[in-house]
Amino acid sequence: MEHDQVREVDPDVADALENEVDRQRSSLQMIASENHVSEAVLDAQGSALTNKYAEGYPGERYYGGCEFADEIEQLAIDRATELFGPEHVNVQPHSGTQANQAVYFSILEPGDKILSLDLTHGGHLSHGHPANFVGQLYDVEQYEVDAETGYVDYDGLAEQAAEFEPDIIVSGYSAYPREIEWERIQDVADDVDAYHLADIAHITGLVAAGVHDSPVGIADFVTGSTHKTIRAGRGGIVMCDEEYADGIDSAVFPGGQGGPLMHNIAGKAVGFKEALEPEFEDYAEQTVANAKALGEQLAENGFSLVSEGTDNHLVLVDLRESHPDTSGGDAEDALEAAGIVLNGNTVPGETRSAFNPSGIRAGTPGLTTRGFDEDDCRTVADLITRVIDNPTDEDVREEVREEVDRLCDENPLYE
Ligand code: DSN
Repeated sequence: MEHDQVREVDPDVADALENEVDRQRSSLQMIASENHVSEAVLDAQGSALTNKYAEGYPGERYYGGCEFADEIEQLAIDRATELFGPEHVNVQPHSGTQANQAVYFSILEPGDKILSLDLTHGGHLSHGHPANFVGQLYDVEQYEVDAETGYVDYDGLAEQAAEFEPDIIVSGYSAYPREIEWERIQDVADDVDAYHLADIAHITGLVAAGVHDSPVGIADFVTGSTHKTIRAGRGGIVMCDEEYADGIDSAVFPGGQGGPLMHNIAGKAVGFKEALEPEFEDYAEQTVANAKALGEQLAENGFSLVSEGTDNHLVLVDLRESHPDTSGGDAEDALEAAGIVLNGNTVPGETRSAFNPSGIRAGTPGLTTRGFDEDDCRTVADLITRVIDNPTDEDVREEVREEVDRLCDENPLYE
Protein backbone atom coordinates (compact mmCIF):
# COMPACT_ATOMS: atom_id res chain seq x y z
CA MET A 1 0.00 0.00 0.00
CA GLU A 2 2.25 2.72 -1.32
CA HIS A 3 -0.06 5.72 -1.88
CA ASP A 4 2.23 6.79 -4.75
CA GLN A 5 -0.28 9.19 -6.26
CA VAL A 6 -0.85 10.95 -2.96
CA ARG A 7 2.92 11.13 -2.49
CA GLU A 8 3.38 12.98 -5.78
CA VAL A 9 1.02 15.71 -4.59
CA ASP A 10 1.32 15.65 -0.83
CA PRO A 11 4.23 13.80 0.80
CA ASP A 12 3.07 14.79 4.28
CA VAL A 13 -0.26 13.04 3.90
CA ALA A 14 1.39 10.11 2.07
CA ASP A 15 3.78 9.66 4.99
CA ALA A 16 0.92 9.68 7.47
CA LEU A 17 -1.13 7.25 5.38
CA GLU A 18 1.78 4.83 5.10
CA ASN A 19 2.51 5.17 8.79
CA GLU A 20 -1.11 4.33 9.53
CA VAL A 21 -0.95 1.17 7.41
CA ASP A 22 2.27 0.23 9.20
CA ARG A 23 0.66 0.92 12.57
CA GLN A 24 -2.26 -1.38 11.72
CA ARG A 25 0.07 -4.07 10.37
CA SER A 26 2.51 -4.03 13.27
CA SER A 27 0.22 -3.76 16.28
CA LEU A 28 -2.85 -5.58 17.56
CA GLN A 29 -6.02 -3.65 16.77
CA MET A 30 -8.40 -4.67 19.53
CA ILE A 31 -10.82 -1.73 19.61
CA ALA A 32 -14.04 -3.74 19.50
CA SER A 33 -15.71 -1.44 16.95
CA GLU A 34 -12.83 -1.64 14.47
CA ASN A 35 -11.89 -4.17 11.82
CA HIS A 36 -9.68 -4.47 8.74
CA VAL A 37 -11.76 -4.30 5.55
CA SER A 38 -10.54 -6.08 2.42
CA GLU A 39 -8.50 -4.31 -0.23
CA ALA A 40 -11.57 -4.65 -2.48
CA VAL A 41 -13.58 -2.55 0.00
CA LEU A 42 -10.73 -0.04 0.26
CA ASP A 43 -10.61 0.15 -3.53
CA ALA A 44 -14.35 0.81 -3.78
CA GLN A 45 -14.18 3.50 -1.08
CA GLY A 46 -11.30 5.20 -2.86
CA SER A 47 -13.16 5.24 -6.19
CA ALA A 48 -14.37 8.07 -8.43
CA LEU A 49 -17.79 7.76 -6.87
CA THR A 50 -16.52 10.22 -4.27
CA ASN A 51 -17.17 12.82 -7.00
CA LYS A 52 -20.83 12.00 -7.48
CA TYR A 53 -23.85 13.71 -6.01
CA ALA A 54 -26.90 11.47 -5.95
CA GLU A 55 -29.51 13.01 -3.66
CA GLY A 56 -32.57 10.79 -3.67
CA TYR A 57 -32.79 7.05 -4.10
CA PRO A 58 -32.15 4.60 -6.98
CA GLY A 59 -34.37 5.61 -9.92
CA GLU A 60 -35.51 8.80 -8.16
CA ARG A 61 -32.55 11.18 -8.02
CA TYR A 62 -32.41 14.95 -8.01
CA TYR A 63 -29.35 14.97 -10.33
CA GLY A 64 -28.44 13.46 -13.68
CA GLY A 65 -25.66 10.97 -14.34
CA CYS A 66 -26.74 8.61 -11.58
CA GLU A 67 -27.07 5.36 -13.56
CA PHE A 68 -24.00 3.74 -11.98
CA ALA A 69 -24.72 5.21 -8.57
CA ASP A 70 -28.19 3.66 -8.89
CA GLU A 71 -26.74 0.30 -9.84
CA ILE A 72 -24.34 0.27 -6.90
CA GLU A 73 -26.82 1.47 -4.30
CA GLN A 74 -29.34 -1.13 -5.47
CA LEU A 75 -26.69 -3.85 -5.18
CA ALA A 76 -25.94 -2.72 -1.61
CA ILE A 77 -29.67 -2.77 -0.78
CA ASP A 78 -30.23 -6.19 -2.38
CA ARG A 79 -27.24 -7.73 -0.62
CA ALA A 80 -28.22 -6.27 2.74
CA THR A 81 -31.72 -7.66 2.19
CA GLU A 82 -30.24 -11.10 1.48
CA LEU A 83 -27.98 -10.89 4.53
CA PHE A 84 -30.53 -9.66 7.06
CA GLY A 85 -33.97 -10.32 5.54
CA PRO A 86 -35.79 -7.03 6.29
CA GLU A 87 -38.65 -5.66 4.21
CA HIS A 88 -36.90 -2.33 3.68
CA VAL A 89 -33.26 -1.20 3.75
CA ASN A 90 -31.70 2.26 3.59
CA VAL A 91 -27.91 2.16 3.07
CA GLN A 92 -27.35 5.91 3.00
CA PRO A 93 -26.74 6.89 6.65
CA HIS A 94 -23.22 8.25 6.97
CA SER A 95 -22.81 6.47 10.32
CA GLY A 96 -24.61 4.39 12.90
CA THR A 97 -25.45 7.54 14.83
CA GLN A 98 -27.11 9.03 11.76
CA ALA A 99 -29.03 5.79 11.25
CA ASN A 100 -30.37 6.17 14.79
CA GLN A 101 -31.11 9.84 14.17
CA ALA A 102 -33.23 8.86 11.16
CA VAL A 103 -35.30 6.48 13.27
CA TYR A 104 -35.96 9.07 15.99
CA PHE A 105 -36.71 11.75 13.40
CA SER A 106 -39.15 9.49 11.53
CA ILE A 107 -41.42 8.73 14.50
CA LEU A 108 -40.71 11.07 17.43
CA GLU A 109 -41.44 14.69 18.21
CA PRO A 110 -39.00 16.73 20.31
CA GLY A 111 -39.75 15.98 23.96
CA ASP A 112 -40.94 12.42 23.29
CA LYS A 113 -39.64 9.72 25.59
CA ILE A 114 -36.73 7.37 24.94
CA LEU A 115 -35.80 4.50 27.27
CA SER A 116 -32.28 3.23 26.58
CA LEU A 117 -29.30 1.58 28.28
CA ASP A 118 -27.02 3.87 30.27
CA LEU A 119 -23.70 4.65 28.53
CA THR A 120 -21.65 3.37 31.47
CA HIS A 121 -23.61 0.12 31.35
CA GLY A 122 -22.81 -0.44 27.64
CA GLY A 123 -25.13 1.96 25.78
CA HIS A 124 -24.17 4.48 23.12
CA LEU A 125 -24.05 8.29 22.97
CA SER A 126 -26.77 8.34 20.32
CA HIS A 127 -29.12 6.43 22.59
CA GLY A 128 -29.67 9.49 24.74
CA HIS A 129 -26.55 10.76 26.47
CA PRO A 130 -26.98 14.40 27.60
CA ALA A 131 -23.90 15.44 25.59
CA ASN A 132 -25.52 14.14 22.39
CA PHE A 133 -28.39 15.74 20.43
CA VAL A 134 -30.59 12.80 21.44
CA GLY A 135 -30.27 13.63 25.12
CA GLN A 136 -30.94 17.28 24.41
CA LEU A 137 -33.91 16.88 22.08
CA TYR A 138 -35.81 14.09 23.76
CA ASP A 139 -36.87 13.10 27.28
CA VAL A 140 -34.51 10.21 28.06
CA GLU A 141 -34.50 7.69 30.90
CA GLN A 142 -31.95 4.96 31.04
CA TYR A 143 -32.06 1.35 32.18
CA GLU A 144 -29.11 -0.61 33.50
CA VAL A 145 -27.50 -4.00 33.64
CA ASP A 146 -27.96 -6.05 36.79
CA ALA A 147 -25.21 -5.01 39.22
CA GLU A 148 -24.52 -8.62 40.25
CA THR A 149 -24.63 -10.43 36.92
CA GLY A 150 -23.71 -7.75 34.37
CA TYR A 151 -26.61 -8.94 32.17
CA VAL A 152 -29.35 -6.55 31.07
CA ASP A 153 -31.86 -6.29 33.90
CA TYR A 154 -34.88 -7.24 31.79
CA ASP A 155 -37.28 -7.26 34.76
CA GLY A 156 -36.04 -3.85 35.90
CA LEU A 157 -36.48 -2.61 32.33
CA ALA A 158 -40.09 -3.82 32.30
CA GLU A 159 -40.83 -2.05 35.60
CA GLN A 160 -39.14 1.14 34.45
CA ALA A 161 -41.01 1.08 31.14
CA ALA A 162 -44.36 0.64 32.89
CA GLU A 163 -43.62 3.72 35.00
CA PHE A 164 -41.93 5.93 32.37
CA GLU A 165 -44.21 4.99 29.43
CA PRO A 166 -41.58 5.61 26.73
CA ASP A 167 -42.41 6.25 23.10
CA ILE A 168 -39.46 4.10 22.07
CA ILE A 169 -37.20 1.55 23.74
CA VAL A 170 -33.66 1.23 22.43
CA SER A 171 -31.82 -2.08 22.60
CA GLY A 172 -28.48 -3.08 21.07
CA TYR A 173 -25.29 -1.87 22.72
CA SER A 174 -21.66 -0.77 22.33
CA ALA A 175 -19.98 -2.37 25.31
CA TYR A 176 -22.16 -5.34 26.20
CA PRO A 177 -20.62 -8.80 25.96
CA ARG A 178 -23.75 -10.93 26.13
CA GLU A 179 -26.41 -12.17 23.72
CA ILE A 180 -29.32 -9.71 23.62
CA GLU A 181 -32.79 -11.13 24.16
CA TRP A 182 -34.68 -9.16 21.51
CA GLU A 183 -38.02 -10.88 22.13
CA ARG A 184 -37.98 -9.97 25.82
CA ILE A 185 -37.40 -6.33 25.00
CA GLN A 186 -40.07 -6.46 22.30
CA ASP A 187 -42.52 -7.85 24.87
CA VAL A 188 -41.77 -4.88 27.13
CA ALA A 189 -42.24 -2.48 24.20
CA ASP A 190 -45.56 -4.16 23.32
CA ASP A 191 -46.74 -3.91 26.94
CA VAL A 192 -46.23 -0.14 27.01
CA ASP A 193 -47.12 0.47 23.36
CA ALA A 194 -43.64 1.76 22.49
CA TYR A 195 -41.60 1.41 19.35
CA HIS A 196 -38.50 -0.77 19.57
CA LEU A 197 -35.19 0.24 17.96
CA ALA A 198 -32.52 -2.48 17.97
CA ASP A 199 -29.09 -0.98 17.27
CA ILE A 200 -26.86 -3.84 16.11
CA ALA A 201 -23.91 -1.58 15.22
CA HIS A 202 -21.33 -3.76 16.95
CA ILE A 203 -22.78 -7.15 16.08
CA THR A 204 -23.93 -6.53 12.50
CA GLY A 205 -21.52 -9.17 11.18
CA LEU A 206 -22.45 -11.68 13.87
CA VAL A 207 -26.16 -11.22 13.09
CA ALA A 208 -25.55 -11.48 9.32
CA ALA A 209 -23.69 -14.74 9.86
CA GLY A 210 -26.32 -16.16 12.22
CA VAL A 211 -23.87 -16.23 15.13
CA HIS A 212 -26.08 -13.86 17.16
CA ASP A 213 -29.90 -13.94 17.01
CA SER A 214 -31.36 -11.32 14.71
CA PRO A 215 -33.80 -8.61 15.81
CA VAL A 216 -35.02 -8.23 12.21
CA GLY A 217 -38.70 -9.14 12.16
CA ILE A 218 -38.93 -8.52 15.93
CA ALA A 219 -38.00 -4.87 16.52
CA ASP A 220 -39.69 -2.12 14.51
CA PHE A 221 -36.35 -0.66 13.45
CA VAL A 222 -32.90 -2.19 13.21
CA THR A 223 -29.91 0.09 12.72
CA GLY A 224 -26.24 -0.70 12.38
CA SER A 225 -22.78 0.28 11.33
CA THR A 226 -21.37 -1.32 8.21
CA HIS A 227 -17.65 -1.26 9.00
CA LYS A 228 -17.44 -3.10 12.35
CA THR A 229 -17.95 -6.88 12.56
CA ILE A 230 -19.57 -6.88 9.08
CA ARG A 231 -16.32 -5.50 7.59
CA ALA A 232 -17.90 -3.52 4.72
CA GLY A 233 -17.60 0.13 3.66
CA ARG A 234 -17.78 2.72 6.41
CA GLY A 235 -21.18 4.04 7.42
CA GLY A 236 -24.62 3.14 8.69
CA ILE A 237 -27.74 1.23 7.67
CA VAL A 238 -31.42 1.25 8.68
CA MET A 239 -33.75 -1.71 8.27
CA CYS A 240 -37.49 -1.70 8.92
CA ASP A 241 -40.88 -3.01 7.88
CA GLU A 242 -42.47 -1.60 4.74
CA GLU A 243 -44.92 0.48 6.81
CA TYR A 244 -42.01 2.63 8.06
CA ALA A 245 -40.08 2.71 4.77
CA ASP A 246 -41.19 6.12 3.48
CA GLY A 247 -40.71 7.73 6.88
CA ILE A 248 -37.18 6.34 7.20
CA ASP A 249 -36.18 7.29 3.67
CA SER A 250 -37.41 10.86 4.18
CA ALA A 251 -35.73 11.08 7.57
CA VAL A 252 -32.37 10.06 6.08
CA PHE A 253 -32.74 12.32 3.04
CA PRO A 254 -33.69 15.14 3.09
CA GLY A 255 -34.41 14.99 6.84
CA GLY A 256 -30.90 14.48 8.19
CA GLN A 257 -28.48 14.30 5.29
CA GLY A 258 -27.79 15.72 1.85
CA GLY A 259 -25.93 13.76 -0.79
CA PRO A 260 -25.16 10.15 0.07
CA LEU A 261 -21.48 9.13 0.26
CA MET A 262 -21.67 6.98 -2.85
CA HIS A 263 -18.07 5.77 -2.57
CA ASN A 264 -18.86 4.41 0.89
CA ILE A 265 -22.06 2.84 -0.42
CA ALA A 266 -19.89 1.08 -3.04
CA GLY A 267 -17.73 -0.17 -0.16
CA LYS A 268 -20.88 -1.37 1.60
CA ALA A 269 -21.99 -3.26 -1.53
CA VAL A 270 -18.60 -4.97 -1.88
CA GLY A 271 -18.35 -5.84 1.82
CA PHE A 272 -21.89 -7.22 1.85
CA LYS A 273 -21.00 -9.44 -1.12
CA GLU A 274 -18.04 -10.76 0.84
CA ALA A 275 -20.28 -11.33 3.86
CA LEU A 276 -22.59 -13.48 1.74
CA GLU A 277 -19.76 -15.94 1.08
CA PRO A 278 -19.72 -19.08 3.28
CA GLU A 279 -16.28 -18.11 4.66
CA PHE A 280 -17.82 -15.13 6.39
CA GLU A 281 -19.75 -17.44 8.70
CA ASP A 282 -16.45 -19.10 9.65
CA TYR A 283 -15.00 -15.66 10.30
CA ALA A 284 -17.90 -14.65 12.57
CA GLU A 285 -17.75 -17.94 14.49
CA GLN A 286 -13.99 -17.60 14.94
CA THR A 287 -14.40 -13.99 16.13
CA VAL A 288 -16.66 -15.19 18.96
CA ALA A 289 -14.47 -18.23 19.74
CA ASN A 290 -11.48 -15.89 19.95
CA ALA A 291 -13.27 -13.48 22.29
CA LYS A 292 -14.24 -16.39 24.55
CA ALA A 293 -10.64 -17.65 24.62
CA LEU A 294 -9.35 -14.14 25.34
CA GLY A 295 -11.87 -13.71 28.17
CA GLU A 296 -11.25 -17.14 29.69
CA GLN A 297 -7.50 -16.57 29.80
CA LEU A 298 -7.87 -13.06 31.25
CA ALA A 299 -10.18 -14.47 33.95
CA GLU A 300 -7.68 -17.25 34.65
CA ASN A 301 -5.01 -14.57 35.03
CA GLY A 302 -7.07 -12.87 37.74
CA PHE A 303 -9.04 -10.23 35.86
CA SER A 304 -12.70 -9.59 36.59
CA LEU A 305 -14.90 -9.67 33.48
CA VAL A 306 -18.25 -7.87 33.40
CA SER A 307 -20.83 -10.70 33.19
CA GLU A 308 -17.94 -13.12 33.73
CA GLY A 309 -17.43 -13.78 30.03
CA THR A 310 -18.76 -13.12 26.58
CA ASP A 311 -21.14 -14.40 23.91
CA ASN A 312 -19.93 -12.03 21.21
CA HIS A 313 -16.85 -10.27 19.86
CA LEU A 314 -15.75 -8.33 22.95
CA VAL A 315 -14.81 -8.61 26.58
CA LEU A 316 -15.24 -5.87 29.13
CA VAL A 317 -12.74 -5.98 31.98
CA ASP A 318 -13.40 -4.23 35.28
CA LEU A 319 -9.95 -3.42 36.70
CA ARG A 320 -11.12 -2.19 40.09
CA GLU A 321 -10.75 -5.47 41.97
CA SER A 322 -7.61 -6.88 40.38
CA HIS A 323 -5.75 -3.59 39.75
CA PRO A 324 -7.33 -0.87 41.92
CA ASP A 325 -4.51 1.60 41.22
CA THR A 326 -4.63 1.22 37.44
CA SER A 327 -7.38 3.03 35.55
CA GLY A 328 -8.62 1.95 32.15
CA GLY A 329 -6.86 4.98 30.67
CA ASP A 330 -3.54 3.97 32.27
CA ALA A 331 -3.97 0.44 30.96
CA GLU A 332 -4.85 1.72 27.48
CA ASP A 333 -1.68 3.85 27.37
CA ALA A 334 0.62 1.13 28.68
CA LEU A 335 -0.80 -1.45 26.28
CA GLU A 336 -0.52 0.88 23.30
CA ALA A 337 3.15 1.44 24.11
CA ALA A 338 3.56 -2.35 23.89
CA GLY A 339 1.68 -2.60 20.56
CA ILE A 340 -1.76 -3.61 21.82
CA VAL A 341 -4.43 -1.06 20.91
CA LEU A 342 -7.74 -1.11 22.77
CA ASN A 343 -9.74 1.42 24.75
CA GLY A 344 -10.30 2.33 28.34
CA ASN A 345 -14.02 1.93 28.96
CA THR A 346 -16.54 2.74 31.64
CA VAL A 347 -17.98 -0.23 33.48
CA PRO A 348 -21.32 -0.76 35.25
CA GLY A 349 -21.24 1.02 38.60
CA GLU A 350 -18.45 3.29 37.32
CA THR A 351 -16.66 5.13 40.13
CA ARG A 352 -14.23 7.11 37.98
CA SER A 353 -15.27 8.98 34.81
CA ALA A 354 -15.62 8.54 31.06
CA PHE A 355 -12.27 10.31 30.63
CA ASN A 356 -10.53 8.09 33.14
CA PRO A 357 -12.67 4.97 33.35
CA SER A 358 -12.24 1.82 35.42
CA GLY A 359 -12.24 -0.77 32.68
CA ILE A 360 -10.92 -1.80 29.32
CA ARG A 361 -12.88 -3.12 26.34
CA ALA A 362 -11.14 -5.57 24.03
CA GLY A 363 -12.49 -6.98 20.78
CA THR A 364 -11.42 -9.72 18.40
CA PRO A 365 -12.89 -8.69 14.99
CA GLY A 366 -9.61 -7.21 13.70
CA LEU A 367 -7.37 -9.98 15.07
CA THR A 368 -9.65 -12.62 13.58
CA THR A 369 -9.55 -10.96 10.16
CA ARG A 370 -5.79 -11.27 10.14
CA GLY A 371 -5.94 -14.94 11.09
CA PHE A 372 -5.64 -15.17 14.88
CA ASP A 373 -7.08 -18.30 16.49
CA GLU A 374 -7.95 -19.18 20.09
CA ASP A 375 -4.36 -20.07 21.03
CA ASP A 376 -3.16 -16.72 19.70
CA CYS A 377 -5.86 -14.95 21.69
CA ARG A 378 -4.83 -16.77 24.88
CA THR A 379 -1.29 -15.57 24.20
CA VAL A 380 -2.64 -12.04 23.71
CA ALA A 381 -4.45 -12.32 27.07
CA ASP A 382 -1.15 -13.24 28.71
CA LEU A 383 0.56 -10.27 27.05
CA ILE A 384 -2.19 -7.92 28.23
CA THR A 385 -1.77 -9.35 31.72
CA ARG A 386 1.99 -8.80 31.76
CA VAL A 387 1.59 -5.17 30.74
CA ILE A 388 -1.21 -4.34 33.17
CA ASP A 389 0.60 -6.13 36.00
CA ASN A 390 3.65 -3.93 35.26
CA PRO A 391 2.20 -0.78 33.71
CA THR A 392 5.35 1.33 33.91
CA ASP A 393 8.00 -1.33 33.34
CA GLU A 394 9.85 -0.51 30.10
CA ASP A 395 11.52 -3.94 29.92
CA VAL A 396 8.17 -5.70 30.07
CA ARG A 397 6.82 -3.41 27.35
CA GLU A 398 9.80 -4.24 25.19
CA GLU A 399 9.40 -8.00 25.69
CA VAL A 400 5.67 -7.80 24.96
CA ARG A 401 6.37 -5.68 21.89
CA GLU A 402 8.60 -8.46 20.57
CA GLU A 403 5.83 -11.01 21.07
CA VAL A 404 3.38 -8.69 19.33
CA ASP A 405 5.80 -8.42 16.39
CA ARG A 406 5.99 -12.20 16.19
CA LEU A 407 2.18 -12.55 16.20
CA CYS A 408 1.86 -9.84 13.53
CA ASP A 409 4.50 -11.52 11.34
CA GLU A 410 2.66 -14.85 11.63
CA ASN A 411 -0.67 -13.19 10.72
CA PRO A 412 0.16 -10.59 8.09
CA LEU A 413 -2.19 -7.79 7.09
CA TYR A 414 -2.49 -6.04 3.70
CA GLU A 415 0.47 -7.97 2.25
N1 DSN B 1 -17.15 4.39 18.48
C1 DSN B 1 -17.92 3.17 18.47
C2 DSN B 1 -17.47 2.23 19.54
O1 DSN B 1 -16.29 2.20 19.79
O2 DSN B 1 -18.25 1.50 20.11
C3 DSN B 1 -19.37 3.38 18.52
O3 DSN B 1 -19.79 4.41 17.70
